[in-house]
Amino acid sequence: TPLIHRSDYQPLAYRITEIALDVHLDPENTEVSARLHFLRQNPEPVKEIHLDGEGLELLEIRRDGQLLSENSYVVNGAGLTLLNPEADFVLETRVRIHPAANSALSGLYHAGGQFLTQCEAEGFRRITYYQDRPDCLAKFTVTLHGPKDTCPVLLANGNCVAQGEDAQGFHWARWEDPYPKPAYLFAMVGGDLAAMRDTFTTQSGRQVALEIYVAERDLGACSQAMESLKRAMRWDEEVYGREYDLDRYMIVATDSFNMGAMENKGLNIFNSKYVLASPETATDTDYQGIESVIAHEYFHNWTGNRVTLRDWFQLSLKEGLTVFRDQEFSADMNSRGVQRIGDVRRLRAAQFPEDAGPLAHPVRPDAYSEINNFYTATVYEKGAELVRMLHTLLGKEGFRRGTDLYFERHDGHAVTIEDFVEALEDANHTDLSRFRTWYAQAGTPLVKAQGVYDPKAHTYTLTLSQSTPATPGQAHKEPVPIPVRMALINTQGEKTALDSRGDREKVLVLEEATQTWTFTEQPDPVIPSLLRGFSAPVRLENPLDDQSRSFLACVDDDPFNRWESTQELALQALLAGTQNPGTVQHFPDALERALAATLQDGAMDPAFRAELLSLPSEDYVGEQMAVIAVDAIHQARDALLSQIGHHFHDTWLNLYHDLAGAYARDGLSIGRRRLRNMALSYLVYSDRHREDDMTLHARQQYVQADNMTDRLAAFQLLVQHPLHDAEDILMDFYQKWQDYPLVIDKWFAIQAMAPRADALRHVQHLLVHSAFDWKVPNRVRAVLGAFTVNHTVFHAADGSGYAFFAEQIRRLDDINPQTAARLATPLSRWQRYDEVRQKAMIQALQLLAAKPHLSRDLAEVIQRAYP
Ligand code: HT7
Ligand code: ZN
Repeated sequence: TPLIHRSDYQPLAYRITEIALDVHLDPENTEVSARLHFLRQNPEPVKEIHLDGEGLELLEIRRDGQLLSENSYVVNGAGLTLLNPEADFVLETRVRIHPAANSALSGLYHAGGQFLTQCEAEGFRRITYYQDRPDCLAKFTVTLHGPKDTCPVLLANGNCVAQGEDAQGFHWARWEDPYPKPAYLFAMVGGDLAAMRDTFTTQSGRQVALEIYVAERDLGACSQAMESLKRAMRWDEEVYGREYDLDRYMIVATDSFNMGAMENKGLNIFNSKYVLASPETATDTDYQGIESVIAHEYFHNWTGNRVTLRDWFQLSLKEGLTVFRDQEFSADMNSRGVQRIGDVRRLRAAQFPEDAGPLAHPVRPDAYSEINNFYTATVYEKGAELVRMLHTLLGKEGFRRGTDLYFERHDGHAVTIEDFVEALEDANHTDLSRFRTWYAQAGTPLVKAQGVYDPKAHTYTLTLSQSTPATPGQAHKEPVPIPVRMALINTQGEKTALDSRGDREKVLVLEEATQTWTFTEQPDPVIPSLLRGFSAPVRLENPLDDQSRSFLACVDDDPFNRWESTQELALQALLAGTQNPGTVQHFPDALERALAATLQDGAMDPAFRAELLSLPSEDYVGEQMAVIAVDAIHQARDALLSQIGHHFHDTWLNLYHDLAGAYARDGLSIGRRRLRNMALSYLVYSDRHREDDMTLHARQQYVQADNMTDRLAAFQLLVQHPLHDAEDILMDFYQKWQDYPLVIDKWFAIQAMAPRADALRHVQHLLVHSAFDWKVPNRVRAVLGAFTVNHTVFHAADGSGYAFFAEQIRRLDDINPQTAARLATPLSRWQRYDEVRQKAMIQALQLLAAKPHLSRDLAEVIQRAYP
């Protein structure tokens, strides 16, 4: 498939200053009339103008009111080319499209009885002919016509300026967006929706109407979304000085959506997973997801919408910055330490593997075939880490000076990552030249630390070195500036003074391949606490003995590093366990001490306590191995869970009983639930050493729970227990929640993740269940996405998991290529497995490559995975 290169960027020859759309909504045949005002940017004439267009049936075309003769334009599968255009002119087109047949969910689609749009990245060209690129900013006016019975609500961006009646049974509404915007931020919605309404008064005293549109029966489940929105609006005023700019902020929820949500100007469209929540149907994690996604989309209003992208290679300019902003918002709303641990867990689970495999790419990619494949953990999560490092290097005030200048300079423009970095530099009179390498270079740097304490000289000398492994297309790597936040901790567990000023924490910037720092006046031996708060997205090798790690796990005042020390001890135990699978595993003293200290510390925040007590995931353990030993990792982890459960059995039981309490939604209650459910999980694992049956506790909790967090925790333990018969529970759960799609997604996913002996057959059955629907991405992800993290089944040595999976992806590719391509990415990791599995994974990729009518999305993933 042809590649598009960043270096080929050309500015627009013509701007489109205004666009007026007239849309007659009909599920089968929607007609879209567009009136575009073109303005040439340079005096010299051009031979032609290309307008993007896909799957459009052209019905009529006029230039300055005159029907266009056939020799003045060309139409093909990629769009419409206008020949010998004037300096400025008005183009009118009328096209026909088919929303009900649009199962790709890009452009205008009809799903669940609603008309919805998704235009990022290149969906607008599936609605009308246009210069569908982010640097084409135009003022939009939209008139929507629809049937009154099925579409009483007609929405688009901006302000509703007029409405009225059409012929019998039809009505219309006209919307104007005063802010010029790229087409990817366009949205329209038609449907039978009810609104939860509220208001927000901005810092300058303007009143903004807030509206969340959902099905009538879901009106009671919008409070978390609404409260989160108001908190996000206030936070952006306080932390970034950014105020909302329209009189109305609308959110529409749908069950049919390819991603989490979309920041269309003034009219966000959301996957209902990130809007709807009630204690009975949503877990605490779901509630937190809503808070962060609502905030993320809101923050895009400034980072993405008011200041937008010049081209799609700059995607991280809006996504990395906005993820950083939503992470910081959540840190301010909840526990900062726990938030950071969660952010790093996600980075390591998704981005580190991506950066180490064939799909690795820089945060600012150099080339793509299908831009939808670049909404990646690298662009989002690593992009956010780069912004976080800039924040660390410039300090809070310096960073704010930089963003103020960025907004002032670039408001209303389509810009680049370079413009952002320059604004930070100029506002701080500093030079970030070397930092730019982070945006250009793929791969996760490895930092090695070496510390020497000199008891005679009372010095501690720290040497740090860095290297970045080669990635596809980038054999040679430059050093990057790595901020390493650090402290030295003495035998009393105190941070020592690092310099004559008495600073007890410092940010060292490792810029060269190797650098050394010497800290004087250290009268006692010290242990280094490095990369505090995970100050850079790197792998750190800090050769501490177990004793020192266990000590840090008990005393380090940096929450992230305290967690990291415990994780490292657990990781070493698990890696040791993989060496002798099946044998009784040694439970190291150092890990035992670290866990015991946490278990005994009743004063600690329970959410943080739960983090400290959880083991690294199978994925994370696998990442540390030369060859991922799928079964051995699973067995070692199960064995360690069961040992920890057994060893601390009475403590877990006490915790389980002591932490019971009435349901509430404050942070403390959420933490207590989390820790209590962790206790239950360890108790159930402890059964393998005991006579008593702890699944009875889980059954009782399942029945008695008054909230989804507790109910689902028990449900998951029972369904995923390799020996427990949970058929009755499965049926009960389905019957109770069959009318709640988001809950039924959980029902599917938990089954698809169950590492049982007959798991593959079970997943095959799920695909033919009456509630399974290939057209609803949430449902497909609940089964096929969850299946890929059921490691022992997906990676079964006989290749059955891969073969089954490839068959399903082939099928999905004809329905929804974006989702198919995204789901297929785990196959790209084939080089990390043993030879037998490698062969089977390659076979699965070949099966996909041979598919007739392979989409560009899936073709690109396969091509990069197995070039
Ligand atoms: N900016 C949004 C991206 C998005 C998207 C991209 C491709 C295809 C479908 C999509 N839906 C949403 C989401 C965000 O980062 O805020
Ligand atoms: Zn985003």
